[in-house]
Amino acid sequence: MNASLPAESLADLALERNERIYVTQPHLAPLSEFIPYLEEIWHSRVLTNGGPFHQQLERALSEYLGVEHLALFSNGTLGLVTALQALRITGEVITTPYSFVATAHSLLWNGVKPVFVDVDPQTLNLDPAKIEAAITPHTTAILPVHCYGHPCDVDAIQKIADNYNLKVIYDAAHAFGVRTKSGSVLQHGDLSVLSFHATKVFNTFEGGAVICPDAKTKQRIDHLKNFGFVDEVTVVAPGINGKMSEINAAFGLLQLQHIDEALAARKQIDAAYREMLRDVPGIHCLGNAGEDVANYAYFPILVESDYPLSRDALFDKFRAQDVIVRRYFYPLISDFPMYRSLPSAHRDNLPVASNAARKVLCLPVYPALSMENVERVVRIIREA
Ligand code: T4K
Repeated sequence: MNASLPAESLADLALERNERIYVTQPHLAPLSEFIPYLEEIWHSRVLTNGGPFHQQLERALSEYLGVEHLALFSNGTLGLVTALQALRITGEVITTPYSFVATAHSLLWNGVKPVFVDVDPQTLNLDPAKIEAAITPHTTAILPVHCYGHPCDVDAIQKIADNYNLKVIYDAAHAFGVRTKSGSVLQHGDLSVLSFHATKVFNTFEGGAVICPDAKTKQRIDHLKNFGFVDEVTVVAPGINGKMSEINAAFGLLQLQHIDEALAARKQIDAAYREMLRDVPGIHCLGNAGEDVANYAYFPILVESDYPLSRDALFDKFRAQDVIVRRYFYPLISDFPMYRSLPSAHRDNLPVASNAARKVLCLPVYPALSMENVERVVRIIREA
């Protein structure tokens, strides 16, 4: 096509064509680098069931993330479902309504009742100050989400969990590589669950992982994700099939070699948005929540009442100009039909989350997003 044109001209051309941009686009290692992995799989014919690439990726990710015990999964949702099984969670679990629906669905799949608690207005993560009032004799655990990769108040949550003898399972689907001053954010709670979906900072097409505190817990999770098999003739639990295939694991190993450049590109885009949107009245960029190392997974803005357009009018304006922004997380999970009759799902119980769901827009952020397109996004916001 235009392979002989310099990069700037290509960017101009793309702008003239007003190419469609999405909220995210998967970062992919060069295809040529993946071929040798495929050849190895074709040669060995080991396609799944904990093969060599699966084992290598578990070790490589543990090292990269700074955790000791990590069990790979075919996706984050099955990781969540299995984590709750592994800890034998029953009764009621306190969770956030401000997340992707898989968070609460993992509870329903375990026959557990979600109890929604409101979020903190600064971080939009579960508000620890509101957890205690929701605890009943049936509460067995807390399921918070490090929303947008911003860490929850892990110390306050752990204190409550210790006082009431509750388990904590973190939905860390957005929190790949996030660190606080005490190290990886994934070390907190009893278990943490990552997603490696195509739309995530680190992707294996589909995939996920459960971070475990010790080898014994990882072993239980490994049994559960493989139907409960311990050996050829022994099944110790009604497990599920949550295994990651060799193709996904091999791809993950390759992706990991490129993750630092992907994170650096995201960081630049995040900084550019913050700088360009700093003085736009009515546009609030969600800030850092105490992370030492961030992953810039999302770029959420809140469209406040002093902005000339409503959030939905701005959303429509973006779409009209082929910029496909998303309203993560609207509607709230608690507004979906299978949850809305729960007493804790009532809007009056969730004023902060309801307000955020009405105002939020996630702007495009992904490593290949050009600065020209970042400017195009900002221009649409400023034009109003
Ligand atoms: N917990 C939390 C807090 C989560 O956010 C998620 C997943 C989970 C648990 C569950 O983890 P997994 O079981 O998924 O591993 C997307 C993702 O499907 C979902 O994984 C993610 N959260 C959620 C926040 O976002 P949609 O419905 O927005 O996806 P979709 O298909 O509209 O994709 C968004 C944009 O990304 C598209 O407009 C274009 C781009 N895209 C997407 C895909 C799938 C691509 O360029 N290529 C692709 O292959 O849910």
